[in-house]
Amino acid sequence: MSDSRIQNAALRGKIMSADDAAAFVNPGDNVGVSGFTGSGHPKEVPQALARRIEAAAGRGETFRVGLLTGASTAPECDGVLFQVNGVAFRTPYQSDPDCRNRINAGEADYVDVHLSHVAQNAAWGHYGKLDVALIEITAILDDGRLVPSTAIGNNQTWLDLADRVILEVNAAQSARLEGMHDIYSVGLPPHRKPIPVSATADRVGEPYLRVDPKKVVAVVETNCLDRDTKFSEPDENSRRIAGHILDFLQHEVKKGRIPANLLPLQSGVGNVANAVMAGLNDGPYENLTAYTEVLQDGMLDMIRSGKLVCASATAVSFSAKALTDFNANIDEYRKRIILRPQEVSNHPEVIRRLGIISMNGMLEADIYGNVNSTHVLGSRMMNGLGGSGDFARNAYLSIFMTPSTAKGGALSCIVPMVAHVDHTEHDVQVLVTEHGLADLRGLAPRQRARRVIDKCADPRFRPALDDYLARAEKGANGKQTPHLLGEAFNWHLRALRGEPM
Ligand code: 0RQ
Repeated sequence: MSDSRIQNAALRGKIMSADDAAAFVNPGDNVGVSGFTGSGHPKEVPQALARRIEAAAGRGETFRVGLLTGASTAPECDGVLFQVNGVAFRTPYQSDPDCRNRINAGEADYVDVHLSHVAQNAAWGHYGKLDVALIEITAILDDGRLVPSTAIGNNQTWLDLADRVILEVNAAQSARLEGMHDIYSVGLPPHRKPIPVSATADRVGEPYLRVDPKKVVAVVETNCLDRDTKFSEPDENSRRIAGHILDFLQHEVKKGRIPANLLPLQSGVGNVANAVMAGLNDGPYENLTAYTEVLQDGMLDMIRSGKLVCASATAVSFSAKALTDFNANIDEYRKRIILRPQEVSNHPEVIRRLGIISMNGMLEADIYGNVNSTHVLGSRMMNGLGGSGDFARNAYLSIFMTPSTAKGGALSCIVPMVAHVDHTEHDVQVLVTEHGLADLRGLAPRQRARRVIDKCADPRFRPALDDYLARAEKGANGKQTPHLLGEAFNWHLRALRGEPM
């Protein structure tokens, strides 16, 4: 592999083992890694670093790092480092169970931030100095340019900011990814210019990452596939949620508010999102496009069927079956897929310009339309808000979806007041559960509450929500957004005590 994948002679001279490369990371360092929703993350050096951290702990020494990513990574990156309690600081979106447990135990500081803000925050120094960039790529060209892997995320920013760079060249990633990427620098104020993306298919940068070769301290050869992202067959609730969204989009087309091929789609992660994509794939639409952050199995199916003509994202995250198909037909997919830095895939300017249909999951919504995507019962972090806020505020249509209940029906996902707000009522236009879809556009708060309860709440919880609203309308200190502040969180308090909500 060394000759074909690492063509630059100087960087070939830096090839070493993962253990030797991990020795370039010091206690207290901030490490910016590649990786976005289980793809394109470094596979070997984090494991070697975890071994160093464990050995240090065995000697009674403290060895912890700051970990900055694109989004969630995988067990061999976030997982191993959090298992040895080696991460003191983490940003942004994560979904690893060990990482989540450390965060919720107060053992790691976690900064949850809009994905489009991470690169500029890092450049402005809000996370301290970036010591090391640890980036997975697929090849190094003769002139030192880097061929990116299955996720772009914040890679160019980490390469620019870090003092030391470690490259993992992964032979398991297709060499034919070359040309799929579009690296464009947004820059920093006051030097920013309009981003020249006016259609999802527009390429505005170059297909390679760049690094100052003097900063590269190690090149590690790896051979490991991305995480196999598991998707189950959509359950009944997911199919119903998807059905409501598809009916609504059809209605919007009939009204002439969106074109027959819809507007560019953004779809969150998970099974509901995939069910919506499956529904669109079976539906009457042609020439669909996507301007999203992560491309999963559902969208790949739509590209294969010809329904989706172009998809722009920052990462691909597939099941094993979809990855096999992606790699086997990559020359065709390269004509349809563009991978960009997350600062561009999630940029408010482009999202507003294109007019996106944004669809994301949530934990709970309140009767007025505020959405909690992140905190279980107010205090426990689930994953993070990821890019949902980048899209929700700036999309043409911002849709949030969830089953109406959680934990086997014990918890209502429609509550009087959310216990944490990620998306305010001003950024939420449509709420959907398996029971129905509440189109909240143009409605005043009390009208919104009526519609959310009638359309989205589980029938078992409707009487209690009706009762709350009626008493709030009488007893609150104003009629604009009536709340009974003394009892707005009673539902969560009962759930915390293990009582029925
Ligand atoms: O927990 O597995 O322990 O039972 O939350 O719930 O129904 O499986 O939903 O997988 O679609 O995830 C919001 C987390 C939904 C996701 C969230 C419990 C429930 C279960 C998961 P268990 P489901 P999903 C693109 C955009 C934020 C980021 C985002 C998310 C677990 O969509 O992380 O949108 N979104 N990014 O039991 C207590 C409630 C609950 C609840 C569900 N009301 N109270 N627990 N659960 N509702 C991607 C990126 O940005 C990278």
